[in-house]
Amino acid sequence: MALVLHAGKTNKNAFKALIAAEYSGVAVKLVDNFEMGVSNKTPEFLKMNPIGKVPLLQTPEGPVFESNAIARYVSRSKAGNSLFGSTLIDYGHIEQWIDFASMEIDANIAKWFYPRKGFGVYLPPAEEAAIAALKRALGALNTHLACNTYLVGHSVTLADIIMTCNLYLGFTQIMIKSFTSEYPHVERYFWTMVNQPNFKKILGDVKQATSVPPVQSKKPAAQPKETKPKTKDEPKKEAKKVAVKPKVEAAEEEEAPKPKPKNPLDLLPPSKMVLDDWKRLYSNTKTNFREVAIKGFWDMYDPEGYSLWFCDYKYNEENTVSFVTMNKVGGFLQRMDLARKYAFGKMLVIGKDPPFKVKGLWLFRGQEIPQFVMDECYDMELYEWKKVDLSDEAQKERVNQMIEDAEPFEGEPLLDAKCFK
Ligand SMILES: N[C@@H](CCC(=O)N[C@@H](CS)C(=O)NCC(=O)O)C(=O)O
Repeated sequence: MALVLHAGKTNKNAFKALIAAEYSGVAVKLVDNFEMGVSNKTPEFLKMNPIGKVPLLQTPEGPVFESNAIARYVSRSKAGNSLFGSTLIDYGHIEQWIDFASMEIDANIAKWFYPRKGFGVYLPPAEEAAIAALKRALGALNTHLACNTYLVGHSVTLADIIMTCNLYLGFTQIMIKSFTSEYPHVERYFWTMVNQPNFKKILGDVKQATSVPPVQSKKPAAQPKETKPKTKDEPKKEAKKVAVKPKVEAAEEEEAPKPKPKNPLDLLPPSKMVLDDWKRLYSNTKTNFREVAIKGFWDMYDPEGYSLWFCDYKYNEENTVSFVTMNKVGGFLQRMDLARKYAFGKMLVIGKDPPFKVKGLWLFRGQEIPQFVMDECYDMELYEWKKVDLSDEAQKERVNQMIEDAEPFEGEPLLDAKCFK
């Protein structure tokens, strides 16, 4: 019989148990018709969890509350589960990261996000302190992830599930790209995790917030009254509070009203190369690839209007799991969507055994890698970029081999080849 989880359908704390259930093969179902503030305040519910909060798990042996405890319970209900690691030290590290995810990441995201939404008093200095503490935690996490694919060991553990669900709130609600781009390893980790099938099944397609939510003036009804008595000049202070804009919000507001400038690449002198013609030729060539597509490419290529670039992933030693590596490249290509009018790319995942190497070839409009791509797509800085020297026949031949997925490539088989067109 399935364990019953009481929570709403979008509760990220409930996602922890639901994702753990997917990994463990444990049946957990969300209770039907849950209504926040109603279902969790009934006498029956309060008997199971006296604080009246969700999530709450009903088990044959009684209820369990607190989302981390519930996720642990679900994971442990299947013996031999790898979500807790296989050694005592792994277990210690998993618990360490669960606490870190809760106390350093989740708590600070919550202190930043909820007051803006009207849940709690909004005070700019408190917000600044929360953002500073969150940045410190993300910095530490980023350092750890610079040379680790997962938080502990070489596969997903409960620590990754809890960390990702906590980051999920931040990424989807308040941590916009310009904020997270300071932490490229955290970004890579987060997008890799949310694209794992067991995460995706619960989280669906995850989209990053594009703006920091504005401060809502509404005061929470259930907010306990300040103990301090009101003084005469308090209204003035309140007005001042709202007037002092935290840096992040101010930056957002400045950006919003500006008309969208034309992409500088559209202002370049016209090129004889029509990118769509090349993409069509590439897609339609099924046989004699060298003679038709590659020859056609060089016939069309305009070295003044376009440039070619090799890229080489900087952290190949992290590519220890084939599907994670392929997903990582897939995510990169999705994020390059913004450059579809101006780029063509080939990405190869190379090698028979891990660690796999990731290398690619990109064609960009203009003589440099477009600045907006560097700014918007965090994957770019995870690669070394080298402009192709067309006077070097060996480099030109490497371009050909990358376009046609030549195998073996540099002496090794290809695990995967993806095209951006
Ligand atoms: N530490 C708890 C937090 C639970 C919590 O704050 N739940 C919120 C929804 S995410 C709630 O039930 N709020 C209702 C209330 O405060 O009455 C956990 O991780 O389960």
